Amino acid sequence: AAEFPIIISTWNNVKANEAAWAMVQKTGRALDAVEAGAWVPEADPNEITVGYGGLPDRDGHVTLDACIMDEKGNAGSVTFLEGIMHPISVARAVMEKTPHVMLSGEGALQFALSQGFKKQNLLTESSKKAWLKWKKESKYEPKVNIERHDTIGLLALGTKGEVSGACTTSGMAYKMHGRVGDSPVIGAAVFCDDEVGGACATGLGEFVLKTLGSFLIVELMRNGHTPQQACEAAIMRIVKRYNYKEFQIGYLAVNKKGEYGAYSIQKGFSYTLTKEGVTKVYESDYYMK
Ligand code: SD4
Repeated sequence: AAEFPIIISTWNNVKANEAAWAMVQKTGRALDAVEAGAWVPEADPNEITVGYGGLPDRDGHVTLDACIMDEKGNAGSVTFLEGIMHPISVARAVMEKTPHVMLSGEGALQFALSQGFKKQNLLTESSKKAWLKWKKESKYEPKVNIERHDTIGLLALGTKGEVSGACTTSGMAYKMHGRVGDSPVIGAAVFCDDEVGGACATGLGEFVLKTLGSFLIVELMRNGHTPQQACEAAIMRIVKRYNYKEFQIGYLAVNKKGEYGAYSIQKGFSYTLTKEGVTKVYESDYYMK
């Protein structure tokens, strides 16, 4: 028998999953659940890779990427957005209230303000301090897992078994000003198709972009892969072509039966799963053993 509702998210995001679960109990909708889950790290000043408290780019700007996709194939996204606490909700508004999929930078901010979102300073004292310290050497070295990677990607099946996904991040710490990663790109960080299931990604976004990982995973599941096999195949695409030892990518996938999978390049990728109201964190299997 199919198992849903179900919530799965990247890294250790227990509170986010609990919020997503509470929401799916309330409205039944996977879309509401993934949005509610994303709000948790977005508003948390101690989460240094998402929203408020996120580490800035090399010029000291906290710039946000987010996307959301529902079971009907609707999608919305914001990139390079500054000063808004909940970019995932701006992405949802782009999806629901505009004829577009993606709004960027100043235009995304103007749209958010027109929708009643408030502009805030998202750079906390401690993230500013970390940036000023980094600036002394100014070396951009994304490190495997140690940045307390908690860009959140979430997948959910709602009470009708419908699939939705979301992703939100402040991107790689000390990136170039204007850099946009995989997180707001539909097909890269998130993809859902209600005939098949969904997938989401975290890690060094350039390699998710170059291989369009989430789209690939959903297509592999469509062609008969289990969620686990599909995540492994998507990691193998990266491993075959790139210098994978230098970085981390983690994928999650769920199919319409509520079966799920997780796989990463390196040790250290965890994910959070909620089924029947119980939330647990697991270590993902990985390639580099
Ligand atoms: C990015 N994929 O901006 C994001 C970073 C990330 O955990 O996932 N961090 O490339």
